[in-house]
Amino acid sequence: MNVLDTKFAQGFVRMCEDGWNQGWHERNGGNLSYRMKPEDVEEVRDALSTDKAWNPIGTSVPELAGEYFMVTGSGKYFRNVSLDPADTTCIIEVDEKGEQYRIRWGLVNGGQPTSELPSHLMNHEVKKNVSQGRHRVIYHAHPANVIALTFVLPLDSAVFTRELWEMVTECPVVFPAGIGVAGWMVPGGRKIAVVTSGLMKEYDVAIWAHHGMFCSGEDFDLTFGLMHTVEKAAEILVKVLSMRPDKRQTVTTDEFRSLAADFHVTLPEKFLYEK
Ligand code: 2HA
Ligand code: ZN
Repeated sequence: MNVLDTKFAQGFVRMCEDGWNQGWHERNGGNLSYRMKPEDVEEVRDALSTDKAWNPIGTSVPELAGEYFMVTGSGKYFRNVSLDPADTTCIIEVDEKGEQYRIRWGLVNGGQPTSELPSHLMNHEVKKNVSQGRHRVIYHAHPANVIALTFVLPLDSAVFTRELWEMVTECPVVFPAGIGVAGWMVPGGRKIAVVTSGLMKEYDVAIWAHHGMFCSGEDFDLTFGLMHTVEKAAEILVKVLSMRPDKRQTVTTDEFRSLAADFHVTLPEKFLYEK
């Protein structure tokens, strides 16, 4: 089957278009990866080529040995993905040691997978483990309000989690485990991938100070929805902080506990600290 006729590829392309429409992907900003199901691979097997060379991933992901991923290309613009997915995205295969990849489809005019491939694959490895294989999507974007907050809030997971939970009542239900925050680091390599995947053991969201956000989820809807929810909460917090430095009233810790009980979610007490 033609890759672009599959449901997974169409979902991937739609998510890139949606992210572009949200304004989260200036120029070549952001990247997306999807860990393909065995049936996805079977569906497109005839369209996969074997003539491309193996390349180092730049880190080691042994738990992803033999897995296939659809990923955006390095330097490619989300704005262009829906116009020409075969030019802007690719399918890669990870070797049996989890140290190399090769392109099996796409990037028809040349290029490589995303510059953040180490972070994507290390996040996938962690999430595959902690979710018993359910998580398949890793998404990196540059949403303006979350980035703005990294200049004014302490770079502390507990503070970001609590402040964003307070902004929209759905937030603790959508990301009950909270949000991990990493200080500024050089993007694109193994070092930032190690830090981010460490946060992903506990959280589905990781913020890179002065840069952007990573989200992990089971499918395109959940992962896009998670990014969207966090950024919406950040937008409200930016508006609140722009009106006055404090809040006149907010959701209390006991109200969060009642919400957790009624919605059957566990909210870690470390985020319900007294201010
Ligand atoms: O340019 O977002 O972090 C792609 C990126 C790098
Ligand atoms: Zn980025």
